[in-house]
Amino acid sequence: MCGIVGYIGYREAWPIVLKGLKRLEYRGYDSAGIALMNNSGQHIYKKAGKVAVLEEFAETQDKSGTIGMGHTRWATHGVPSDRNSHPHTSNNEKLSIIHNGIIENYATLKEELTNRGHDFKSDTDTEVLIHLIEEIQKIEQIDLLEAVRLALHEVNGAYAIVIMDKEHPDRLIAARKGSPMVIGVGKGEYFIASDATPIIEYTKNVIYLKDGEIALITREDLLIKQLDNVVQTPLIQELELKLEMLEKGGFDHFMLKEIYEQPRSIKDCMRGRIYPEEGKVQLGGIKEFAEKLKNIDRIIIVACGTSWHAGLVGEYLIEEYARIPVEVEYASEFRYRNPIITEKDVVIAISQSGETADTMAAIEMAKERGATIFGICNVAGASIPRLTHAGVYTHAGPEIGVASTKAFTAQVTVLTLMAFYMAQQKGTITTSKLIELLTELDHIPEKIQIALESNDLIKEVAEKIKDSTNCLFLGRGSGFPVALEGALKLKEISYIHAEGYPAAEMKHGPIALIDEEMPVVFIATQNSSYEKVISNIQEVKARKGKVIAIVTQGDTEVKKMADYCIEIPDANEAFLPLIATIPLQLLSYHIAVMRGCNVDQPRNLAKSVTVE
Ligand code: HGA
Repeated sequence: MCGIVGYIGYREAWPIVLKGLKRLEYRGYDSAGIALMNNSGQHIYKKAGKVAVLEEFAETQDKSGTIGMGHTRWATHGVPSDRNSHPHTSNNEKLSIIHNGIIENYATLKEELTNRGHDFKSDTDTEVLIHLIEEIQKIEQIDLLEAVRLALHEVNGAYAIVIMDKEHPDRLIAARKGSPMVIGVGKGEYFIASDATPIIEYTKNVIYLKDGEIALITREDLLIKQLDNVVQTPLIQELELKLEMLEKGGFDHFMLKEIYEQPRSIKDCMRGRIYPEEGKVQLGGIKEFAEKLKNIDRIIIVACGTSWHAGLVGEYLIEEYARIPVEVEYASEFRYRNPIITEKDVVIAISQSGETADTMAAIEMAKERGATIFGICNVAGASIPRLTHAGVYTHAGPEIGVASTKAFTAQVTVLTLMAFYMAQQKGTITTSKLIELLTELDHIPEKIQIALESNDLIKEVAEKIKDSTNCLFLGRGSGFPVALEGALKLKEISYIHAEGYPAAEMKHGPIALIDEEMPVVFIATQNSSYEKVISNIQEVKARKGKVIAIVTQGDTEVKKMADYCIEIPDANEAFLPLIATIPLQLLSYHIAVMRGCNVDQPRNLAKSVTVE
């Protein structure tokens, strides 16, 4: 959450920073601001609203300068407003800061600084940090880098910060702890950003700043130190990201593009990992732990939001095939409990961004208690892949729509591969069964392609239910996490209240809500719980609910009862979530578009949840 961009070099900073902020808007979009330095001094422009509002506001202003920094905000402290937007300045207005994260002890620090005569112009925690830096520099009579270093020892919480100094208009200072930061290395120029997307068109060479590192950046040079003052040798890595991955490619929205990318993203996720003819799965990322997997007692999956739903699919698959007990935990709850974790546990942390604050904290706790930690992430080089012992990337490509689509199915694909891999190591599956399953899995992208062809029909269904105020999603077995994910998608982008439930649980509460106004979406494909789901559909129809059913191609039974049926190709129950999710993503998408909602940037949400 919150996107930050910085530039120092020989080009005009404004267009680079502005474009970078647009790329990072998925991280937060309630306000935006840019600071620039030129011959006439420092200029700060900031506005509540999206980056486009800032762009319009600054149209006639002086935007020259080859050093600058910008911020797109997702407020944690202080309402979204012009004055709470970043950059914030120090008391003497010589220093300015942009910040992603939370300074947890800001209230105490603010009180102390107020007693020392500081005046605050915003309600943010961020402003307190820049005042603290100024105060330390004044008292200790030290240079800015040292003052930043000392100040960061006094704050609790998370940060990725960039600081500009009016008195030294030839340098930027950056630091991070808990929030991501990438530095792009050019010739006579450096770029700073929350992720690589603002950097990619200028350079492929990047340095991922590590937790607890601070950088002094000039046009010609870069010095990186740890907060304990030890100088570091930076590791320059080459980006694999391509520019076209960040464009809409002819689609109206990133979300729609990403839904349609799924046959490709799932193929990419499986590439080089499955060998159907041999009945073999290879996961290079966790290979080192192959032996250990034979003797583990338990798997704990920790995740948040959509990734947690993927985790529930993982539970079903790992227990079914590898016969290892699995618990799926919300990272935010797990980290604050006192869970029992032993050295024989494997914790699988799932996060699209690889930066989810609660998931990171859960990993740290489980690691301290001796568990082996695997990560499932989409963004290469993010914090979680660096915190874990081993892991498997989802290779879905950048996901820009805030509501997750292709990242979810890629996570489910990785969990499917992990389940088969563990089963293979433990000997709980025969080679012939694996040959059968992997052969089918290999063709799942084609089945997803077929599921996408129902788009027009789904649009018609969306038209019929778009004005509902509530919606229920019901499924059994692996159809249950699909129902949860369907409900989450609908509520996050269309603002219709939606709930996902195990179909049988309906009678323990939600059934009371059902009347002729209530659409109920069933995952009613022909698998082991088909008959039971049919009974649940009858129960809804008996109460005049409107039934939308996701059914297997050629189904005749459900068609007799449901108001609308959307067909998907037949598949082994293990692969149902990968296919049944597709029509639900499209349904939410069309409903949201019809309701005039901002599909790619739903209100109050941000993609990468870097605050707890
Ligand atoms: N705490 C700061 C920054 C917010 C942030 O990083 N959100 O993800 C603020 O509220 O402005």
